[in-house]
Amino acid sequence: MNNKEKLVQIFNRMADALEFLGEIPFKVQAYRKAARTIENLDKDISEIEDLRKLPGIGEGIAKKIKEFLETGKIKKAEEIFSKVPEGILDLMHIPSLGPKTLALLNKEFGVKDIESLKKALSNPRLKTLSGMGEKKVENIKKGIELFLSSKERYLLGEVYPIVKSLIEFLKNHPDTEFVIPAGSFRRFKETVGDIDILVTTKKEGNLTHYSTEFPKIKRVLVCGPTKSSFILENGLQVDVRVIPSESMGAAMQYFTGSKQHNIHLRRIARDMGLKISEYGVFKDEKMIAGKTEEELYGVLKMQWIPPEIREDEGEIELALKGEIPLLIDFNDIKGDLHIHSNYSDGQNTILEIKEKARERGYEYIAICDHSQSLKYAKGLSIERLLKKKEEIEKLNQKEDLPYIIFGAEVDILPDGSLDYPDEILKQIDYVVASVHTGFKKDNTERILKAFDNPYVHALSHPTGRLIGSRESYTADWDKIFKKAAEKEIWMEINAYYERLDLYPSLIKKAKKYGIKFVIGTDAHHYNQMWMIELGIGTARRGWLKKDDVINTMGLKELLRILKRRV
Ligand code: DGT
Ligand code: CA
Ligand code: CA
Ligand code: ZN
Repeated sequence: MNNKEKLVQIFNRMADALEFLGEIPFKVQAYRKAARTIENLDKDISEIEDLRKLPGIGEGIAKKIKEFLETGKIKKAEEIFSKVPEGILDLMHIPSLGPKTLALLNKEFGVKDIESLKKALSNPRLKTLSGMGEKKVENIKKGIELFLSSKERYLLGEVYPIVKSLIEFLKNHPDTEFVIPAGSFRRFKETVGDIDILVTTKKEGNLTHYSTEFPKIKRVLVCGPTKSSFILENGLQVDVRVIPSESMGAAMQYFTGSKQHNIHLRRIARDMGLKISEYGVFKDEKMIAGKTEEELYGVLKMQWIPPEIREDEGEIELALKGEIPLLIDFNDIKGDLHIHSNYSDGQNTILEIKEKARERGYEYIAICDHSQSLKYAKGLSIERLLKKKEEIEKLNQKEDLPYIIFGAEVDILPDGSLDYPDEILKQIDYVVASVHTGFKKDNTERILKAFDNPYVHALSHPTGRLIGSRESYTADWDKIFKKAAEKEIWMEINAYYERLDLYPSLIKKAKKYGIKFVIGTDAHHYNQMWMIELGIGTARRGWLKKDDVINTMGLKELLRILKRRV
């Protein structure tokens, strides 16, 4: 971890600990705010001359940052941590279990780790405590399950930048010929258990050793001539394997999986009298393929299959018939259709976002801020919304790219109505509607009702799930997709790393109804715009083609279709 990441962690932990200790909310919030500010800095913290100029950083916190940069620790933090039982800080990551509840459980039952927490939850005296109703306890139990299961896996978006930088690191060695990640990472699964990296080299010897010099390693497990294994600072395990060139295709195929896909492939090979291993395809003892994946699939009389759809869900049957769809590609996207600016809870000005979007080569971006009732996310009053409209119009007068689409992420209120009146919605170029409350209810009727509004273009993060911390809400997706298709409402594939929503199985279902999709990052900072790749990977997992996705269109066509809807 670098200084910035360490500081973010320390301040967040200080806030948790203070809340646990019963400190006044104002002090708790101060540390959380500081953590958020630091997290979003795009330069090194030590390069900043006057820390106090940053939002949420006052005299006291600036001093602590300096202390940390000079000594590597913060005295005050250690003092606070020493007052909290060990293990409690870890329990604070459990969804539905905040520091206050933990303080109560600690006081009443001596809760200090998972074991004592589980015991306390089945104590009959629990019900007599204020705020510990049946629902709450049920939620904490679910939270524990999610916490335990997500501990073993990592969010794809959380490890994506680290793995990319590891790959760059490996490419920098003069002996490296070719590097590729395999496993669930290459398949763009929303969570990954470990990372499998394959390498071919120009000459034998040094690469595995070099791989263990990657700066973000906590512990090296194995370092042999053809394989290294290590644990990164965040706990993620990485295996690097050096593969002989003539076997690289077979190794890529084997280590990419999925396991189910591989098993099916082997069965087909066996029926043809062939044997596949991670080294190649063999007829009797003779190797007949293995240098490339195309060659391997070829001798099995099928098309090459994109990694994202190797799940044994019908792709092998299609490949045998030569009917694998041409999936949407990573450079097909012409713009990001869901970005928050600092009008609501984003961190950047529209102009800053525009400049970053230009660097990405986008033709357009849609700035979609929250609507008025979403107070905690600084939802825009009508007045602010119209001011934003004016600013965007001014920016667009320059007639350079990217064009800025005046968008809004408008809440679907509990009764299914929208959070701005129609005469306002009418003026917004792109309206993406979303549910931000009532996750425990069945949301079918509410969403169907929202689809009756003629100004809605798309449904954002349709299921509301947060990977590893919040389940999708209940809804009848057949009913929703049927009506969305009728009303020509698009489904968003929200590329924000915790969402990736719609997810592949529902993408496939929606597509059967003839629905179109949009991909948006829901970025709240311009350094999150790379997540569009996660969205495209997810779309590929859902078997989508370029034509299925609205924001593969050029600007003119997009503007025409946005207008046509009203
Ligand atoms: P993960 O790491 O849990 O997110 O998922 P994967 O898919 O990366 O699985 P991993 O790392 O255990 O193994 C990498 C690949 O190796 C896997 O996708 C397919 C292949 N593989 C692993 N075990 C088996 C097996 O028992 N049979 C076959 N045919 N292939 C396997
Ligand atoms: Ca893996
Ligand atoms: Ca593995
Ligand atoms: Zn949202």
